[in-house]
Amino acid sequence: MKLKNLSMSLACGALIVSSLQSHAEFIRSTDANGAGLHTATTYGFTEAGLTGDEVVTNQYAGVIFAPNLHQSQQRCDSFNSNMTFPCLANFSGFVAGVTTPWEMIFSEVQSQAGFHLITNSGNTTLFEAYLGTNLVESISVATDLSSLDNFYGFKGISFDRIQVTTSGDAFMLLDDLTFGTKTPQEQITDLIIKLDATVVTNGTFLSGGLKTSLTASLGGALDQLDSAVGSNVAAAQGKLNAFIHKVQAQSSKQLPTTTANELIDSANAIIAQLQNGQ
Ligand SMILES: [Ca+2]
Repeated sequence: MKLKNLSMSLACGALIVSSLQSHAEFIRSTDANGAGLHTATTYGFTEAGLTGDEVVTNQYAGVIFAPNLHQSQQRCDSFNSNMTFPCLANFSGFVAGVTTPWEMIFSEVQSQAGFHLITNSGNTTLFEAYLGTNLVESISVATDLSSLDNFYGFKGISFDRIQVTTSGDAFMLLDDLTFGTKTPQEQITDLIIKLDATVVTNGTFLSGGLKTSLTASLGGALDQLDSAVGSNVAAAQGKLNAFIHKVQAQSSKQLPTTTANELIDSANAIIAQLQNGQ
């Protein structure tokens, strides 16, 4: 079994991941659990009852593949142990040609999504997250057949579309699409946990007065969203804005600029979700 003209010479496999360090919202992991994704919806691509090579657009609820993918007959599991037959492909087993770029368009705004993806070795894949027409985040990654950290995606940002552009011969197989929106409370809790791992400009972990102050703002936002005492969304947004202002004030001072921007992006994503009434 062969993935179109997929080269089975797997000698290479060198990964170009150095640029990932500055893209905290981009996921590269072994699986959804490793990526810390909240698995609201997961498709292993048995769910639609398709038997192979059908054009796939809207058969999987909550997401549209555009212009289309195919329910693949290829044994994707023979190429990479993270893949479980069946998978989706950007090519047909019977018709020549390969589709790139293609998009997954979500019916709701997502705060996290990821999937296993393989390509021929030596190829590059561009992942772009959009909210409406706005490009929120993008990264280009060397992709291949055999790497086991081949679960890619985004989290901690708001988006409703991911565009995938595969280069080289461009053949691609996709599996285990996971997406969902964490509640604002879950995301604020994640942000509090993230503060524990935040490194400040002197190379040590965040501590002391700044950590106490930032944690207090986030804790205050959680308190305001506590439905048991009456949720106050506006007040919660106020606490999150206070958090943002404190981070901005320390950007390039106590906090590295990149770190500060990540914290601000995360807080803004939560505010946007609150404003959308989610
Ligand atoms: Ca599968």
